[in-house]
Amino acid sequence: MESNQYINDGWFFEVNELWPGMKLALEIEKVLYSGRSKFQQIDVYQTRDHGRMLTLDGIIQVTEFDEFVYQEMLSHIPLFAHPNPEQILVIGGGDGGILREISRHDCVKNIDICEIDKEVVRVSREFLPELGCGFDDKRVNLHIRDGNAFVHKQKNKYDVIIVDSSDFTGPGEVLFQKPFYQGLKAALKPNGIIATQGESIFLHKDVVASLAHITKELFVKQAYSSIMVPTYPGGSIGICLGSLGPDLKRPAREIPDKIQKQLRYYSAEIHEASLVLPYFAKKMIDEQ
Ligand code: SPM
Repeated sequence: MESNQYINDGWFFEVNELWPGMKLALEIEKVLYSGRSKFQQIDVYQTRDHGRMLTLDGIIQVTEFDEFVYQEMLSHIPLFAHPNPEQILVIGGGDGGILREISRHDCVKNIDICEIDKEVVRVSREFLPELGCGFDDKRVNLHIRDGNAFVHKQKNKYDVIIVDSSDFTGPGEVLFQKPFYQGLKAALKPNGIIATQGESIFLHKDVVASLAHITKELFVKQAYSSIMVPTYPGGSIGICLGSLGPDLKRPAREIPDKIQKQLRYYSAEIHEASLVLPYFAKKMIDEQ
């Protein structure tokens, strides 16, 4: 087997200063792709037990084993909370998995996606076709640009904005800061909803608290969803939600059978349940 800096004795180790004292390891059969883009190191692996895996700078973005959890929840919570989402923007999300989920909604008329790294799109379409297929929908318009700059040029345009970012250092850092959220708010139509990658209630308390503070200040309604993703550090990740009108707590529309049958994690019940947080996390967010 080919090797790289993240592999030792046939195992990939995810080591990062953002979660000190902890490393997740997956057994690898083969390195399928390894390359450096203008922005980051991109690798795709064939794992032994968890399907293919995409990493950016050595951090797991998706595995075929559990990617559906994050993609479904980050997409369908805001899309079903909105009564009629037609105009959608995705920031990041270059692997295409979020687009795949949005495409299930017939009411959606247009999906703009702004991804900074065209290599992530190319590599995903080639090596992760079950995610990359998201780009095949005719409603999708791909913009290879800096997401922060793109957002600040959009006004009163979108019903739902989804931010599928990497973590809060490197290229993604600015996407966790207040000016970006002010841009998201201005880009929304009056009843719009945002959903952003919200890190982990266990590992990133300061980041979660800060996102809660920002969204409470800027939006009419705010919520935080916590979900289980075994191949993210600590096994969990969150979704930060802000709304200029619609209730976030439950779906505003019935979930069509046609969509529900295609899903594995999202349902009306898990939408509501994921917003009920462990006491320490609820308290931390309530205090903001
Ligand atoms: N479309 C999937 C892209 C994944 N984007 C989020 C990746 C986050 C990776 N780090 C997780 C750390 C959790 N605290």
